[in-house]
Amino acid sequence: MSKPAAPSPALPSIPHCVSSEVGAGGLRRLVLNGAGGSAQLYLHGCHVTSFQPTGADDLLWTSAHSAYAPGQPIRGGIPICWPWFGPSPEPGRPAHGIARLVEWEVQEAARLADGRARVLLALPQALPPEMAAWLPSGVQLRCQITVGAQLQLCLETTNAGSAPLAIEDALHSYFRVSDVRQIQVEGLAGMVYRDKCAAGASRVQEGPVRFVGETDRVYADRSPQVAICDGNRRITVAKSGSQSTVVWNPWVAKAAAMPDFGDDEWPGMVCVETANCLDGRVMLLPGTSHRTEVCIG
Ligand code: TA6
Repeated sequence: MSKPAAPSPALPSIPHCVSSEVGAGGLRRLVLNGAGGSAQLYLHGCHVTSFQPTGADDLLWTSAHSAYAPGQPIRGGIPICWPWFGPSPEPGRPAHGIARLVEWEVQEAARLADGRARVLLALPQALPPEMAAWLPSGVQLRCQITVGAQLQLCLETTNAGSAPLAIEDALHSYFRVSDVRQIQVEGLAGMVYRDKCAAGASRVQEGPVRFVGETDRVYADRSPQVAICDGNRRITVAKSGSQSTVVWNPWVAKAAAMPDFGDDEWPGMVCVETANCLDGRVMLLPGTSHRTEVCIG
């Protein structure tokens, strides 16, 4: 007789603060209720899909056509891209790495003294063999999510191995907007960026970022904060430990080419991503860690 399946680890439940439920696609989801805001977080990919300040609309966007299935990324929310960004240099590997494709483990859950809700998740050490083979030995990844009037994510990579590591990461945040053609992103003026819609040409941002077509730019940006200005709404994206800010909207053709992105959904979203990628990748010496942090609100 085969051994009984190991019981799934008990998921945390802190009354009125952290609870778990079955979400889309039967995937397990945590609901975080902090003082000033609430969020939803799938264990799959450690993927935040919703953040709603009390009395306000959800700040994050998710596609109505998203997959919710093991091995597939959720479209929208805040995908975690790691340990590479974009297409892999190695053939046959998934874009944006493996972190968003596997179920993470909950390590801690707490209600803070100020009423915010906090959870800590870790990428499991036991990965599917083909994915484990893609990771440098001794690398560890954790993510701390804190929910109150603002949403904070802290992504920590640790090099517990014996060789230096080059890592790319991104908190690939999708924001809900009224109409991307009417918004602007402030705080990047004067920054150099790689224009992925122009074969990676290097350009300098003049004034706020406005959207008149497909936009896919990696800014060399260490500034502490940018803002999405949408009518009378202003969403601030503050960061630390990040040398790159990525701004993306697929526009008509790219949206139509993605099966998990509705053809008519592109005006309602913009990505402003907190990253370390391309020329901004992180070198981690043995025994050191790097934290990429974003605070949204
Ligand atoms: O961050 C922008 C980007 O790199 C775009 O080039 C586009 O590929 C987007 O990410 C979405 O990537 P995904 O693999 O989630 O479809």
